[in-house]
Amino acid sequence: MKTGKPLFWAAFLTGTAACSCESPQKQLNIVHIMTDDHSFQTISAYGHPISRLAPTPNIDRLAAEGVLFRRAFVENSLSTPSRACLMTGLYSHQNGQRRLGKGIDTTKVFISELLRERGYQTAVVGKWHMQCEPKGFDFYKVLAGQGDYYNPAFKSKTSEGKYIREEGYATALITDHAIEFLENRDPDKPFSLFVHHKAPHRNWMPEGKYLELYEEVDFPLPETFNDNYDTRCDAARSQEMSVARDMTLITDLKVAEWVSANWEDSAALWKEKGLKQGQIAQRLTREQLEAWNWHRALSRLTPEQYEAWNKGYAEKNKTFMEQNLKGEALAKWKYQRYLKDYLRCIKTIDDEVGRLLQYLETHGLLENTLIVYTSDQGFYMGEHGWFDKRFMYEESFRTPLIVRHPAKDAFRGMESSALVQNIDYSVTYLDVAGIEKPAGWNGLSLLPLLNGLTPADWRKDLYYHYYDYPAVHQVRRHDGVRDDRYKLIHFYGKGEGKDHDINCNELYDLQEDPHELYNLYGQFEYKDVQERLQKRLEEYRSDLKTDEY
Ligand code: SGN
Ligand code: CA
Repeated sequence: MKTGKPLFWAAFLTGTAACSCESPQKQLNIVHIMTDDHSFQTISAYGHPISRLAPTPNIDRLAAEGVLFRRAFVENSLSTPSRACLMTGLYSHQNGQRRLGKGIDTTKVFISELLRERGYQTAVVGKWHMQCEPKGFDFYKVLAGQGDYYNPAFKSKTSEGKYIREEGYATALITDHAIEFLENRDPDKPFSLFVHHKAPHRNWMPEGKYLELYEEVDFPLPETFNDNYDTRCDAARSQEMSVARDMTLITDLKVAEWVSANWEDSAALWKEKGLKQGQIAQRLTREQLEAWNWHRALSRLTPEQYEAWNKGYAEKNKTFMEQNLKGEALAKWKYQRYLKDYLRCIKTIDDEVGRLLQYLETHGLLENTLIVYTSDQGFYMGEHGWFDKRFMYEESFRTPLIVRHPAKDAFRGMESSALVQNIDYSVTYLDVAGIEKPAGWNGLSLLPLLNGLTPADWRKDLYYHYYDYPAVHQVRRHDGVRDDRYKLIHFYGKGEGKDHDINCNELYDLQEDPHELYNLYGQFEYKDVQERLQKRLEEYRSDLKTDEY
């Protein structure tokens, strides 16, 4: 890790300095690239063993020319809340978006509105995923809900509320739309561009040209793949996000020998399985429902795409079926297929990040644009036996964050271990634009950190709160606090179905136990740490006026 540079450079790098210029066109542009469910474990700049086998050279270039944050976190590890936090600078309970679905309080001011008022041209392309119109944007091309990997439909300012299907692969189309905005902008005004990819969200459908990539690679199983959750609260046991148990063979892992892209063929195949076209979802068995969903995904493909798809999977699936794997062997096979498909999606992301960077470079924009690469949250790559996110354990609480500031060469390739959170993004962008932080925003500007130095009064801990229960994956509600070494989590709330009511705490020493396997809550030696974190948690709840925990 390179060391930080003298303090006076901090002033050079702050937004105030960047905006002290008279004419607004000298203000830095902002490009916020945000993928969906991209784990830090799968970006080679972070150095994780998985990523070494599947490198991401273009994202790494950003790290080599910018600052890589090792302790970047979200305040609620879920898409819609994370996006609402980005737009409003507020925690979930303050902006109303606690869970997936409805929630966002549209009376709150959005960062896009503030930037536009300041003279920025504003755009968002890709996944929006909030139940409101994109607010404060001059240009948008957004997907419906989660969007589709193949031939997705986009809504724009001029499409009169309609989603219009486009042919191609989502990651490339989203980049095309980002470039379309850049091409048509007024070059005399600064811009802020939010590029929100759908990939690598479940069900991890790679682009046709990468269906063979990594086929021969054997990805290492995480140490905690067979975690038995001893010492933990029931939440770790009752989740439904296990690779072995909950990852489905058909939609997740693309073994669907009796699903076809063609209606007639599918109908004939389903007849054998007792599935009628048009049956309502609730009346289908889980397998039938999956087949139905998978058919819908495949039926979006053009004949050429479908041919490439079958070429990619048919033989491999045949071999898999013949093996008739069970138990541990099946779990390991699932893990390998999951990792391969996920990393193939990342490969296209990395290519498309490269294409966007190339565009910025060719058009002389690299040196007056702040570029941020992040994800809406982290993701489990088999750690604790899981996929998905939601928990306050590190892999999903953390998110990748790389920031390229167009500074001098001396500031490049550095790392920061300051505690940063997604409430900080909008504050940073305001700082870049020279706009004062609105009252009630708790985030901090990241600009001072971009010279590798952490201000003495930087935050010492972070607050987290997850609410989406009951819901898919059945992760129990919890809140908690993390400092640079310890983490306290409180699971709470009424249980539904098989789940009991829960009111349970966990305490981890991340230095001694980075995989969070040993819950220390209640242990005498940790009494002081526990009391200190409990006090901080209560202060957060009271200062932030959280209404449930
Ligand atoms: C879908 C996924 C879930 C995922 C949520 C939220 N199921 O429901 O696995 O947790 O989205 O993801 S799927 O079968 O439809 O893919 S988020 O990124 O939008 O928060
Ligand atoms: Ca997500």
